Amino acid sequence: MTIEEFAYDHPDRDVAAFKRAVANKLIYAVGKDPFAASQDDWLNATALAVRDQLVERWMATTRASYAQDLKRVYYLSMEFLIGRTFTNALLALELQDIVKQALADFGVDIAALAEREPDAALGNGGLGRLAACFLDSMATLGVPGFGYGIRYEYGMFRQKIVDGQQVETPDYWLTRGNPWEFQRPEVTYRVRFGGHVQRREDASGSGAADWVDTHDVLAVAYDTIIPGYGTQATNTLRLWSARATEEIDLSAFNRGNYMQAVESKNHSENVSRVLYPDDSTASGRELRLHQEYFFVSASVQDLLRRYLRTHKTFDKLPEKVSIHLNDTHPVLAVPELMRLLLDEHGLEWDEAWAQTQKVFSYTNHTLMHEALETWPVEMMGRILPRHLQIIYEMNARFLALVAQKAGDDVELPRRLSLVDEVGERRVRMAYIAVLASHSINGVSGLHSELMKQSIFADFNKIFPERFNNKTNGVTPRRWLAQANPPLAALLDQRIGRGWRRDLTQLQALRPMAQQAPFVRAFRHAKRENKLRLANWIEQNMGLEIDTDAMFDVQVKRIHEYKRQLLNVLHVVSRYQRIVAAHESGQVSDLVPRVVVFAGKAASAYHAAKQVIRLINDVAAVVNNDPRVGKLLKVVFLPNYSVSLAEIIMPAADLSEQISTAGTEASGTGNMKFALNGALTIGTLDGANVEMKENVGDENIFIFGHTTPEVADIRTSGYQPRSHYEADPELRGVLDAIRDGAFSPGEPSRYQGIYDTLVNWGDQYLLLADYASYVATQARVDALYRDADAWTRMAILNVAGMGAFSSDRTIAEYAHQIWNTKPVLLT
Ligand code: 26V
Repeated sequence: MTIEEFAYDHPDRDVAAFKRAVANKLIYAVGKDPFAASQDDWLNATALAVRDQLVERWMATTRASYAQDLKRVYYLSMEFLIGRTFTNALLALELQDIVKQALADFGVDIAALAEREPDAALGNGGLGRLAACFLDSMATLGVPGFGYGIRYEYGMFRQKIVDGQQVETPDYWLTRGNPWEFQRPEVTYRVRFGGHVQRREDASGSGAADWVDTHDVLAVAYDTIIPGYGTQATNTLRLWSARATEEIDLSAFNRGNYMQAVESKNHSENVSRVLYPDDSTASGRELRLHQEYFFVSASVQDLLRRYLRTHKTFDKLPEKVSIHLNDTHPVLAVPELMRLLLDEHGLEWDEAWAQTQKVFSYTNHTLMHEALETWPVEMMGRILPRHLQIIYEMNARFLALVAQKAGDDVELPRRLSLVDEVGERRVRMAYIAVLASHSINGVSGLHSELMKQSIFADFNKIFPERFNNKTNGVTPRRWLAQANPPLAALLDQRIGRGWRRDLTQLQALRPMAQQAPFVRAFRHAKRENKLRLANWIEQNMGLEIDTDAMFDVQVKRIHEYKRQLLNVLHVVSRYQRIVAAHESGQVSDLVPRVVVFAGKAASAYHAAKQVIRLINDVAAVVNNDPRVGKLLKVVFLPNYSVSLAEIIMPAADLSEQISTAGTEASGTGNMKFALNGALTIGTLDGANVEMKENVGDENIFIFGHTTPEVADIRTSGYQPRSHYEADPELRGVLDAIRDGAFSPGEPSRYQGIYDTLVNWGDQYLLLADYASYVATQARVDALYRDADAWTRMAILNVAGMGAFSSDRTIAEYAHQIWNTKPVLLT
C-alpha cells in the first residue's frame, strides 16, 4: 500500500472544513457537548484540529529525511523555553483568518482562547529561549533536527509580588492537558543509576565492563511538532518523562505498607518533576545530576537506535549524526556514548573515542564562575560509577598527551585535568565538553574571544582550531510577526512579506526613515503597542500610565551582573531632581518616563530578591508622590514570561542592556527590542557590540567602561567609595536608599545594598559607570523631545537588525559546525 492509497480524512483549509474539524474534535476527542464546552474545551478542540494540519507535514518530512539518508542534528538541552504554541502554529500554517472565522461562527473569540493557553516555560531565561528560537529556525531552514530535553511537570515557577517581594508558586502547566504533544509509550528506555561496575570476564583487555545492581528509571518519549515557516518542513521536540520501572514496590505492598510501596514509584518519577529555577549557581543537588543523566541517556539510546535502523556498523556515525551540547548540562552524553559503544556494542576504546570526538559540538553560554558546572567525584562515583571510570580513562589518556606538550609548564596537566584536585575533588564538565567536541563556540564575538582568553585559555593553545563564534539571533516569526501585528502589517505593506524568512530585507527600510508618512506610520504602530501594554498594566495592576511618556524597559532575569540596580540608581536620581525642582518652585525639564522592570530572581539569591524589593519600594514612593505627577512612574511587572515578553518588547521606546562589560555572554532581549523599534542604551557587552556595528554608532546609546577598562579597574584596586565621595548626586541617591527613604517602615532594609556598593567592593562596577550612564540618559531625553528624530533612529535600528535572525545563526551552525544538508520536500 502507498500513502496515496491509505484512506484518511485529509484536513482541508477552508472555513467550513475547519469548523467541521473543530466540531469533531470537541465532540469525539475532548468529549464535550458544544453547549457545555468551556473556553478551555474549545481551545483544546481547536488545538487538536490545528495539530492535524501539521501531522502530514511532519510525516512527509520524516519520510523524506529517511529517503535522503540525511545527517541529523540532535540539540541536547536541559531547557526549551517555548512559550505558547497556538498562535505560532497558526502563523506557520497561515491559518489565522480561517480559524478566526471558524471560531467566530461558533461564537468563540480566538484572541480570548489564545490568552488561555499556558506557556510551556521549560526554561530559565536566555539559554532556554535561544533553544526555542533555534528549533523554529532549524525547521524553517529544513535542517533535519531533533530537540531532546525533559518534559518537566512543573516549569519555571510563577512569580507573585506580595508586599513588594517575590513569592514563588509552582507552575503546573499540564493541568488542562497538553493538546500539542504525542505520548509515545512504545518509545521508552531504561536509564540506570547507582550500582557498581564489574570487569567483564570475556573482555580480554577491551575495557568493556558490566554495570550491575542498578536502580532503574524509565524514560517515556513525548513528541511535539515544530513547524517551519514558509515550508512544509517540520522537526520534532522529543521530551522525556520519568516512569517507575514497576508501578508499585510489590514486596512493600505485600508487607502491608502501601505508603512505602507508592513512595518508591514517586521517588523515581521525581526525576522529571521540576525545572531547576536557579540559573546563577551550579547547584550540587543530586536530583539535578539525575536529571542530566536521565535525559541524556534516553536521548543517546534513542539516536543510536535510529542510526542502527539504517546502518550496521558505527563507521558512518559522524557522517549521519551530530550531537550538540547546549552548555555543559548535557555533557554526560559524552561518557554515555562511550559507554554504549564500548559496553553494549563492543567497540575498542580508540575507535569509540575517534567517533565520539567527531560527533559532539558544544556551546558555552556564560563565563560567570558561579554557573560553571562541576560535580563532586564522590557523588558521580556513587550515582554513575561506570561514567566516572570512563571519565578517568579519558583524562589519563588526555593528560599523557598534555605531558608531552607541557615543556617547562609543569602546572599545565593540573590546570587541564578533567578533575579539579583542589579541595573536594570535582569533575569539570566544561573540560569534558571541550575535550570531546570538534567545535566549541561562544554566543557573540566578544564572548567568544573572552572564552578563549579566560576559562579555556589552556585548551585554546592545544586545540585552537576548535574554537569559534556563533553570534545569537532570535526568530522573526515569534518576535516580530507574532508579537507585533501593527509593525508587521506596516512592513508587509512597504517592503513585502519576505522579511519573515529573510530578515536582511529589513534594510530596505533605511531610505524610508527620511519619508515623513512612513515615520508617522511607524510611530503610530509603536503607539498601538504602547496602548496594549498600558491596558495590560491597568487591568493586571490597576495602575494608569501615560502612553506619551517614554517607555524605558529592562526585562530579564534579575542578576547582579545585569545591573538592574544601576537602573534603579538612575530612577532615584530622576526622582530626586523632580522633587528638588518642585520644592524650588520650578518644573523639572526631564522627559516623562515610565520605567518598566520585569524578571525573576532565583529563589535562594538574596541579593537579587532585594533588588526586586527595592524596585517595588521605589515604585510605591515615586508613584504616590503628588510632586511627581506624570514625570515618572515605576512599574515592576510580575511573572515575566515569554508571553508577557511578547507584549512588552513591541511597546518599548528604550531598551536597557547595561551589564558590566565582559559579563553578558550575548543577550537576546537586546535583539528583540531593537527589532521592534526600541533604541538601546547599553554597554559594550555581549551582542550589543555587534548591534552597534549593524545599526551604526550614531544610532545607539553606548556608555560605560569597556571590557579591558573593567579589567584594569579591578586589577589596580577599585575604590567605589571614591565615586561616592566625589559625586554629590550619586551620594544623595545612595544615602536615600541607605537611610530608608523608600523603606520608611524599616529604615535599615537596604543598608546591605549600600554596603555592597560603597564598602564591599561593588563587584560589578555600578559606581564606576554611574556618571557615564546618567549623562547618556540625558542624551536619550534630549532625543526623545524630538519625536521625528527619535522615530527615524528607531527605524534605522529595525533596518539594521537583519543579521540577528536566528535563521542566520542556524545557517552558520549547519554549514560550519554540523555539516548538514536541508531536507528536500516535493
Ligand atoms: C545554569 C544553571 C546552573 C544549574 C541550575 C540550572 C541552571 C540553568 C541555567 C544555567 C546557565 C545559564 C546560562 C545562560 O542562560 N546564559 C545566557 O545564554 C544566552 C543565550 O546564549 C545569552 O544570550 C545570555 O547572555 C547568557 O546569559
